[in-house]
Amino acid sequence: MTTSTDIAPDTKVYEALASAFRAEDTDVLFALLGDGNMHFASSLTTSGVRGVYARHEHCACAMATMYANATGKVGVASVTCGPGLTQTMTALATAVQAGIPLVVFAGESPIKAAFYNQHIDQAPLVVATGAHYIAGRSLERMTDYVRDAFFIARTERRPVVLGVPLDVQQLTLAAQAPYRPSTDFIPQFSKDLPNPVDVDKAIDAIKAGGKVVVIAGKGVLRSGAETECEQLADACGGMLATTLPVRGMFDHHPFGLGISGGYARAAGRKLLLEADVVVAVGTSLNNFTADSGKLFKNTKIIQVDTRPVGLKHGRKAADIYLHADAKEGLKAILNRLPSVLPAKGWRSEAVAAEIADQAADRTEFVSQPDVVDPRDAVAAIDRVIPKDWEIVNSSGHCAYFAAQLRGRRPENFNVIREFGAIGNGLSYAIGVAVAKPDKTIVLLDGDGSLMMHAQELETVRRLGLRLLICVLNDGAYGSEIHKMHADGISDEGAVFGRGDLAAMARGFGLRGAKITGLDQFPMLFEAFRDTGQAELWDIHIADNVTTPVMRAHAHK
Ligand SMILES: Cc1ncc(C[n+]2csc(CCOP(=O)(O)OP(=O)(O)O)c2C)c(N)n1
Ligand SMILES: [Mg+2]
Repeated sequence: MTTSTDIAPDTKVYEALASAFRAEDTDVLFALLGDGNMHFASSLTTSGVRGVYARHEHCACAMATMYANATGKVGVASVTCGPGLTQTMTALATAVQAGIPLVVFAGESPIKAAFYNQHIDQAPLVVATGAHYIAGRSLERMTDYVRDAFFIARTERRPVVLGVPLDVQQLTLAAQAPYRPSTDFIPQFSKDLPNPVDVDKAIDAIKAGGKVVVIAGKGVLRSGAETECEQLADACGGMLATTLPVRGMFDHHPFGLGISGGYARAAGRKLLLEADVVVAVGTSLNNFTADSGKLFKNTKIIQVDTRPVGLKHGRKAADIYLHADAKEGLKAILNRLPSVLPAKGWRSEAVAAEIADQAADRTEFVSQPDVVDPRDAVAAIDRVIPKDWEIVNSSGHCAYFAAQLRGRRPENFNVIREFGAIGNGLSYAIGVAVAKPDKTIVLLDGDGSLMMHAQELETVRRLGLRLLICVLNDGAYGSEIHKMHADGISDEGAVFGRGDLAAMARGFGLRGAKITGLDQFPMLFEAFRDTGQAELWDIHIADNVTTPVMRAHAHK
């Protein structure tokens, strides 16, 4: 369907730009204002787009990033030129690594000024992050720049920054052709069907191998192929696993192993290491899922994906490629899979019992006073928080513990951690809350990560969000101290003490509680549910409980 929007003659450039953004289906603008973007932002929000104002430009972009991830739309943010833009570098690189479509309107210093204190050459900075930069200088092409920005964001799934000099924004446009949004130009394809020759190769490999694991990624969710994944695993007597972003997809299945990769549960990891054949569906099978090559060393890998790339993160992704939509690829395999396979797989009651063990890692550590084991803290959170609430997971050492929540659908688990930056938890939680206004959000974050952008607690209060912030507080940069200890160097610079984060939250107008024992969770949960106001739980966790990923580092 072709849609077009009229832009009246004698419109100011900033108004025409805002009008084009609206025509691109922008419904929320995440912004921090300055000379370079205030007219644009004001024009956009007075015409009905919701403005969400952050306290740091990085956070505005990070909110838009998670908003895009949670809605499937293009995230839209705006920052001023110069210092506004330089603040966004980490957010842009993060969105690039995670393949998130984002359009950032940045403004640029005035083109006619002989001197402007905030001038900086913006394009090289943006391009260095892997994002695309559009310098909007021609009046004739002004709204085309918006279309191009959204087109690139949508088709290449990456951030695009549009910079328009602030004096140019004040010029008046002559009559314009009606605006046609980027979606009018994006070709619509039918689903990719697999080539039968490749299907035969996949079937031969499945027939020859004994122990099969079907690993599902985001493509399975997009194409609705969960049932087919289970059917294939059932037919082979095999196991099911997922990538981190769709964790929880097979938690109901007796042979669902959980996450494949560094975040695997102990029982899952043991079985993943035994696999003869992996059918990786709707996933690029990247470095995280293969645990940096520690998994699947001698495993035959069949990849079913719409964009198989072959070499992923420096490693051969698979041996056999089915270039296909996840559901179509699996249906083709299932249709031609012999009903009786020569090998029966490796399902048994004993294996099912091992998988059902609720503990991801049973390693013992010396107990410490007045703190809780982070594994027990996450289990306690899992018991009290309803399964359909939105979970937001952050980065840092504690992210492993938070990923071990069970029985929660991947649609309710919000995680972006490809770039590994800390400091995004609050912004991501706000992005989800804006995307899903009827839901209650639970953020699990580290103390170091929270402190990096604690100013956004003010945004949480101002927006009146239903947000529970669970801080796994070890009083340190846990990721760093454990590695520093393992490497035999001083941990100076990575230990801060636990502080009083509950009081800090109260200072921002939120509710706050300190947790030092597991018995506190049920009562605190009831109070949170009943008040519905944003609250921070400062959970004092033991600082000596390490994750399997961290212990693997120690053995390097
Ligand atoms: C922006 C950024 N700066 C520094 C780092 C290095 N780093 C990785 S994890 C981490 C510590 C995070 O501390 P916290 O949020 O308390 O989580 P913990 O590791 O203690 O569980 C740091 C500093 C990073 N990943 N990203
Ligand atoms: Mg910490």
